[in-house]
Amino acid sequence: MNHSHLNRGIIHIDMDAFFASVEQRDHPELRGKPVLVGGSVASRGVVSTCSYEARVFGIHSGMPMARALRLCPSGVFVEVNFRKYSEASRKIMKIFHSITDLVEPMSIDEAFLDVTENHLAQPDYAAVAREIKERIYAETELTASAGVSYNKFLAKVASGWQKPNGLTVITPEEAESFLERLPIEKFFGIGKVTAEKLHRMNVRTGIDLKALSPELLTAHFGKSGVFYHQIVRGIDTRPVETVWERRSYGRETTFPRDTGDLRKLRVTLRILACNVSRQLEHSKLNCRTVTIKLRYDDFQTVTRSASFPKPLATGADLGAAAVALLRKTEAGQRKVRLIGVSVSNLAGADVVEQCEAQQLYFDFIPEKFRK
Ligand code: TTP
Ligand code: MG
Repeated sequence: MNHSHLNRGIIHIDMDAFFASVEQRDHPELRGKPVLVGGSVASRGVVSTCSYEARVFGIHSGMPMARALRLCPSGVFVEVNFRKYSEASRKIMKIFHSITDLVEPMSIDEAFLDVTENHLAQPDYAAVAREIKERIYAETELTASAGVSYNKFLAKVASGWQKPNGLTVITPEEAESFLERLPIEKFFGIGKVTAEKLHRMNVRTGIDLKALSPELLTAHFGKSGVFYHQIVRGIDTRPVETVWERRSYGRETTFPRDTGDLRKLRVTLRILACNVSRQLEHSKLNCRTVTIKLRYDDFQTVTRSASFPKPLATGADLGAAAVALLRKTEAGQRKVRLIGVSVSNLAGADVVEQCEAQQLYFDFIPEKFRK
């Protein structure tokens, strides 16, 4: 068996009761109290999050505020203040980037880090996680929970294991028995509906899930069945992907009529390239790789790309590079239905701009509050 999937150091960090903790930090009189952050009862708002003191009342994110206050009459309602949360978020994202370049933000208060190689040159991944927690506290006076393991799935489960202010390490040796005892609903990636379906199949913990064949799992859950079969064995080879690996900047267009006219293809590519270039400029980015995509009239789709040692500076450069790639296709001989340009190998933005472009960072933040 190939054990190379056991060699990575993956950390998942998730801030504790994030919005509520920021409020408790800034209003000391709220510390130790059940705090409900969200929209007001008058505006029929819901709970964004609540402090751990409020969770014992059964309150959770998404619950109508009116209901939450009925469940917990001593709860203190605080209206959301996104500016403060995004400021704290920027700080933690910067800290992650001070540790490793491989950071995958998952939401405003959460990220995966691949620390196999890290800027601390620290081979003890638990020590790296401790250092991150300390830096977060020093910088923001907030606590985070960390999960440390050799893949994303286990790191994510681990970070939620001892919240708040937790640090949980799952080593390759521990993973098997940990997973066997893990309740199905705690498997990250197994949603509520699937968990209920598995319960009906008498699957309660990892050990029950492990007994099911990949064929049976596929029959019931399609492609996800294969994933379940793997994760219950501690196998998850998904890489930690930076924002740019996940986000593609591109433009494409479908012609009203399929075309074999090379001049028209070139002009179209140049226009698309200018659009992409403007998009990059707007985000203060540059790229080193350009890719073109062609769909022929029979729907066969091909891509061709080229990378350059220096960033492509202007829309014209990008257009020229794209047009040059046309020679590597059958444009001119075959009719083309769709053409597109995209760029990758992006650089230049700071982490916050990257996250903003990804739109992920501000999942919960209305437009008017951003920046
Ligand atoms: P979470 O990390 O899911 O929750 P949390 O940080 O408040 O608590 P935990 O200790 O369990 O991690 O979400 C981060 C923030 O995102 C949260 O503080 C508020 C916001 N949020 C919403 O606004 N609505 C939602 O439905 C959820 C889940 C989160
Ligand atoms: Mg959190």
